[in-house]
Formats: sequence, C-alpha cells, structure tokens
Amino acid sequence: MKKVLRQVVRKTAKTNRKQKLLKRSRRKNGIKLTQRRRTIKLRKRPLRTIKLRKHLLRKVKKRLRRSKSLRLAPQVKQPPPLLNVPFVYEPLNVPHAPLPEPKPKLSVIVPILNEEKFLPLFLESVASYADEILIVDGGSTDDSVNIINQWKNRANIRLFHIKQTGLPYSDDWNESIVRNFLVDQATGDWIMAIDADEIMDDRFRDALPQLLVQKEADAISFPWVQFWMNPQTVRISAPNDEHWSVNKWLMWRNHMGIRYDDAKNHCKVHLFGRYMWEIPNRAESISAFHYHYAFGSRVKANDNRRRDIDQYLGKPVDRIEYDIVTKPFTEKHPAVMERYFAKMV
Ligand SMILES: [Mn+2]
Repeated sequence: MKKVLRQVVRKTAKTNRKQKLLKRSRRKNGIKLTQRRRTIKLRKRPLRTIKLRKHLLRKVKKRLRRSKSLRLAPQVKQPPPLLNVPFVYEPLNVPHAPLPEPKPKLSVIVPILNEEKFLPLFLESVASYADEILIVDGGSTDDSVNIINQWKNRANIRLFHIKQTGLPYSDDWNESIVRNFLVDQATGDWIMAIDADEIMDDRFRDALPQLLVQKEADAISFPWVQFWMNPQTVRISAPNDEHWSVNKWLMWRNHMGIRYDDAKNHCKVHLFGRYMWEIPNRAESISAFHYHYAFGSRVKANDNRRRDIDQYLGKPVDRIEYDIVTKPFTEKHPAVMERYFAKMV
C-alpha cells in the first residue's frame, strides 16, 4: 500500500508542473520538503476517502441538478450550430423598409348662419369621420351656437365668430373671406368643404382612409345630389339651369395654396388661378346629399334664390327663366337622415 501511494505521489509530482515549480522555488529558498512529511500528509487523507468524497460529490451534484431542472422552466433546446459557410459582405443597397406614417387628418370647414335645423344632423354625420371641424358663425340668432357648444365634448370642434353684416350673399358680405379664413385655420392634411345642409353618403366614412393616403390626386370631386321639394325627388341640370346634381370639389390637399376666389357667393376653389380640373384630381362616385330644398315649405331662411323659392312655394313669379327638371331619387339616404325622417311628422 505504502509503495503504491509513493508511486502515485511520485507520478503526480512528475506530472504536476505547478507543484514542480513550487518545489523548485522552495528548494531555492532553502525549504526542504521531505518525502516523509508528504506521505504522512497523504496518510492523513487516504486515497479511498478522496475517491469516496468525489463519488459522493458527483451524486449530490446530480441530485441538485435534477431538483434545479424540476424547479426551473424546461431548458430551451439549443438550435443546431450554423453551417460553416464563409461570410462575404456584399452591400445590396436595399432601401430601408418604409416606416409607418402617421394617419393623415381631415379638417372639415363650414360657415354657418342660423342652421339649428340641420346642425344636429350635420354634426352627427361629420363627427363620424372628421379629425377637426372648423365652424364660423356669422351671428346666428337661433340655437346654432348652443348646439355647436354642446357638441364640443363629442367632437374636435373649433368655433369662430365673424359677424356677417347685411344679408348673406349681399354686397356687404363676402363668402370667400370667411371660407379662406377657415382654410387658413385648418391643420389637417386634407380640407373638406361641406355645408351644414349637406350630408355625405354612409360609404364615405369607409372610403375616406384610402382617399387620405393616396398620392395621385390633390383634389377630389363628389356627385352633389340636389333634393327638390322632398327627399325622394332630385333636381337635375336643364338648359339655362345648370349646376344642379353635378360633381363638386369637396376635398383637397391642404398647404398647397388651394383657396377660394374672391366672389361674393358660390366662390370656387382654385390653385393660383388654375382650375381644380387642371391639377391632379379624381372623381369619386360617393354622393354628397344637399338637403337644403328637401323639406317642402320648411325651406331655409337664408336662401338667395328668391325666384326659385317662389316657384318652389307655389307663389306667382314675374317670369320663368328656365324649366325645373327633376328625377326620382334612387340612392340610399344616410342613416342619420333615415332616423330624422322616421321622427318627422
Ligand atoms: Mn345649401
């Protein structure tokens, strides 16, 4: 046994370089390490015990590992090592993936004067698609301002007051000044000019996101449907009586310089003198319904077509300039209007 131990010691001493160096340094420093002391030291801790301890340690470690694996989440299986393909960097000059752009916004602009009848319907419709609603009140004496203020907590509304002097469309009131003021206030990417007595077809809400992101057209026109006498009859253009149920420029890209011309009424939008059809445009097939003349004798007070209205109301007229031509309404009214008709007596 002693002999075997001595052999082991000698062997380890031979192979263990560290120990060898230590031994050398000790010898240099005059410290003599005898074989006897070493064997005694080893005798104190016999090889069997070391082996046993090692064996026990391995067992304990294994048990620990198992308990750990039970406590921790199962280990993720490592993916197989990558194939040893030589890496060559070749810039492909691929453009960066497009970053998501913020959703373009729509500003609705509308001048009003005594529109208490239409405003609840108009605001309900417009609030469902507009990002901001800019209104100029010309000095309403009815409930219009009250209605607008009530809607302020349901929609992003900014109300301005520009006093109209005299009658609308008369010499001392310029529609284009008011409309251009609204154009200047609009913060949206697109402007929509729609009057308080106009309601868009319900399909507009669904078509709008695409209209706002498209890059081809800067101006969009919509069929403008003119009800006449009742909501089942549409007035159409006739000789000497154009401008009824035609397409109307209702939407255009903001911040381009598109503005109203200087006209007292029925002012038109243009881009630095260019007609809207001269700039990139598109014609939509979604209607804007004009309910101004849809309710018989309940005609709007601030109307400017006196002779038309006299005919409309069955009053005698001094002369007839043109024939009023109509056709039956074949489209579908917006849901908000259907609800209104259902309540009408
Ligand atoms: Mn109108």
